[in-house]
Amino acid sequence: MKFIGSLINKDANKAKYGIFGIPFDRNSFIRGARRGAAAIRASSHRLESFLWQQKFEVSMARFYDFGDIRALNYRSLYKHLSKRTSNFKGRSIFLGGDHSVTLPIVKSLAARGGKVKVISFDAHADLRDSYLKNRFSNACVMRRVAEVVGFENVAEVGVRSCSYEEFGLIQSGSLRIYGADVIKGEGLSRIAEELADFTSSGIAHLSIDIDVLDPCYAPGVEDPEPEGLSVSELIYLIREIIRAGNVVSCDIVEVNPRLDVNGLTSVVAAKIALEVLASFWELEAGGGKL
Ligand SMILES: [Mn+2]
Repeated sequence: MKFIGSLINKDANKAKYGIFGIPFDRNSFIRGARRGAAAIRASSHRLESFLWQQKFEVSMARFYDFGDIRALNYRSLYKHLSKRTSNFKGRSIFLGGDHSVTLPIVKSLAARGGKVKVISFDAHADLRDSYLKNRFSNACVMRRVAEVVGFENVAEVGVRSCSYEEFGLIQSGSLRIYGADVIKGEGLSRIAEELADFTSSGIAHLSIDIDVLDPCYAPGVEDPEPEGLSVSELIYLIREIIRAGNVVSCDIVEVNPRLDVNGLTSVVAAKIALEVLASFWELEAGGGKL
């Protein structure tokens, strides 16, 4: 099943934007996120392709759901991903999968040359050097990403959980961090502006771990963490950052249908993907607001 509003197969070559599933969860603690992409696609059909707030029919954005990128192991995921995405030059959305899929996505962007900025929306810092003897665990992904693009080119948003060791790295490092408490305390618009500015040089990737949301919106996750962002707060930030112009790709990860309640987490993830598509379209349709 394709994501709602996708171009049909024979029109794939007309696509300006792409959706790719990555059904991979071998670097997670509780398996199940490999079914996330399929659940998000199915859940997208529980929503309308017409977006009320923007008064926009999302199929007008001309995007194509390219299906899944499959790999038997993590080592070969980068190879498969690079191969599948190399012929498509448009802005893309990747549906995970556990959070470790972000590393091969960022590596493939870095392989283009030039500076890559990464903004991670996540309840967790994901900065451990190793977790359960796995350096590629979903709990280590932003550390690995920062090693590729540089710590100064990473921003973490909505964080409200990390270990003592990770906090030491945050305090001594050059990575930017906006805790969920700060977002709620200081107002969204200033932080949105700072993040948009952060992406102003190079190309940018947004990594959206769905657990950045409060568990009341996204219960179907491995590690629910109270006091998270609302759906509206997250969508506002994403929209403002994309509007700045340099976001070329986005991933939505850690949706675990096995742990979900009435498919709510998948529906919310589908909604976010629709919002990202609308923001991409708005950006390229002459800068006019929808
Ligand atoms: Mn997380």
